[in-house]
Amino acid sequence: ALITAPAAAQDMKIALVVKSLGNGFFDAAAKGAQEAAREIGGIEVIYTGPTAATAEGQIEIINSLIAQQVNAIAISANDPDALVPALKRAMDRGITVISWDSGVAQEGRQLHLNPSDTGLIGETIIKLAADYLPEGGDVAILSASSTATNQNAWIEAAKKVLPEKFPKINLVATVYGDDDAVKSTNEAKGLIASHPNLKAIIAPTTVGVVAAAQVVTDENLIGKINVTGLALPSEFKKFIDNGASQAVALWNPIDLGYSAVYLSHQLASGKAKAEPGAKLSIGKVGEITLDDTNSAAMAAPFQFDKSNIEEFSKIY
Ligand code: RAM
Repeated sequence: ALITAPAAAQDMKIALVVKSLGNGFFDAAAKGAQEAAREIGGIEVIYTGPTAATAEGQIEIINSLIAQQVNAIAISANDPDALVPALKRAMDRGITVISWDSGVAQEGRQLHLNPSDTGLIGETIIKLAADYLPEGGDVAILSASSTATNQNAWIEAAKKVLPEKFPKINLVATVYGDDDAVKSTNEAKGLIASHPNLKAIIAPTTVGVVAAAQVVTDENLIGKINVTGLALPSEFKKFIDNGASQAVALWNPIDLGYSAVYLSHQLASGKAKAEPGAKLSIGKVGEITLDDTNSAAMAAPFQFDKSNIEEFSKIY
């Protein structure tokens, strides 16, 4: 008969550091992180982040993780540069450092894992608005924090494709809700007040997109302003249902968290090395290939609308 081995000592501590706590997207990623830890065994996941999405808050956390002598830090960064000195200190002490979701400058991490190709996400967020604006019109972006690496890269990519691919779409403003519900709500109200011809709000943040859709609902603007962007189906289904939004997109945040822990473990255990061209396993999710900046991207985003949001809302 098989004898179940006693629970192994947790011999590796991997910290999953997020932009801020209380964000459903990161809670879903933490679920995936736990899945990877269970599958690999012998891993303790420390899920942590500041209460507000700031670099200062993350630096404090990094310093405390160094003091706790964790084996790896996998971070979604609130700023590409501000965290570099603290993360360099961590690496000097032998701690594996990767960024995922929102990146850190190359000298501050061993690799960066993008959820999807940056150019593709940039184009997707504009297309989501353009698809429902055949005549074109004014749109505005409600982002996360002004220093968020990921949103800034997506917005830059979006602006690049605008003039050629979407000539009738007129981007009138970009504002920042800091992934804070109250600030995002106020910024959405401000956009609507100052741009009377606004036809769409594009929020490439799961926090901002909910706030904007709630404002459009509360101000009786359903059918006049379409809210779109990147949304977690479980949080956003009601706004597809009520018509505040026609469609949104996202990738699987559970797989993203799983992959961040899987890669951290591979590097921290010496099973893999981060170098340009390296093919690294991400377990059941597949494989990534690092480019010359030691970055890699996962799959294309999925689109959610009336036809499929119900199904996905049960998963994440
Ligand atoms: C928010 C965060 C996160 C981003 C998603 C789409 O939850 O800003 O970094 O990837 O939105």
